[in-house]
Amino acid sequence: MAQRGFFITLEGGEGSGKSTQVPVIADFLRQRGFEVVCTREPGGTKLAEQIRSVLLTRDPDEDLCDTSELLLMYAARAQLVETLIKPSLAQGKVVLSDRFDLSTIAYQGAGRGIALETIAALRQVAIGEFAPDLTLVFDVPVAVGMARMRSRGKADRIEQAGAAFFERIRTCFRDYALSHPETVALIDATPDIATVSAAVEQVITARCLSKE
Ligand code: T5A
Repeated sequence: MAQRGFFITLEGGEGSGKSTQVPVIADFLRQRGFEVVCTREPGGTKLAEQIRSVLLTRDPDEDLCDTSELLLMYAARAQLVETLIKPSLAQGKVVLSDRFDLSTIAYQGAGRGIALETIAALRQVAIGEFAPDLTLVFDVPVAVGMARMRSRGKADRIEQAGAAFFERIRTCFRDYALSHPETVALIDATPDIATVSAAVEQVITARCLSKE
């Protein structure tokens, strides 16, 4: 991995604590000499952030239908990959993304019920075979994640879905992690922030840094 940088994604349900870990991981890698770019999905570029606002803001006059939601996720992703992620990797940087394609499989696939074949076809159009080097799936019981989100305030459009939706998403993330052990690590995100950080740093050291 020395020439090209590497791409790490953080995934998980609502309140799983991924966003909290992004700056911690970035510091950990910078202290080891890496240039790090942090981004998020949906969003991460000026145009992709505009798409994010359409996706996450509830319009009382018009519901965003599931197909539009899916297409907008991939529009934002194509923009992010082409204009930020690939150029950064080509410059030897590490890219950390708060969510990426696995969120679409979990939320639009398991959550909304869109067929995985449909998602795969759109992925091919949007980003081809491009994929993370390592995905960290932060796993917490839905009730724990929801309690953390509640303590943070108002829910966005997607966060307003019911508990059954989030249970399907959690199961999807866990199953995916367990069936892709080479590229995906399942992190128990229930303990305190420092304990979760230590677990993450251990995984990154073993999977990315030992190959340097
Ligand atoms: N989406 C996204 C799709 O439907 N399809 C897709 O393809 C993509 C890419 C994005 C939404 O879009 C959906 C998923 C989402 O619903 P968002 O606002 O970016 O929306 O929301 P999230 O990605 O869910 O991120 P959040 O920042 O809102 O939540 P996190 O990252 O899960 O949690 P975090 O770190 O912000 O922590 C939440 C609270 O818990 C505390 C924090 O301090 C914070 O208050 N906390 C902990 N407390 C105790 N112990 C710990 N270990 C803790 N870690 C954090």
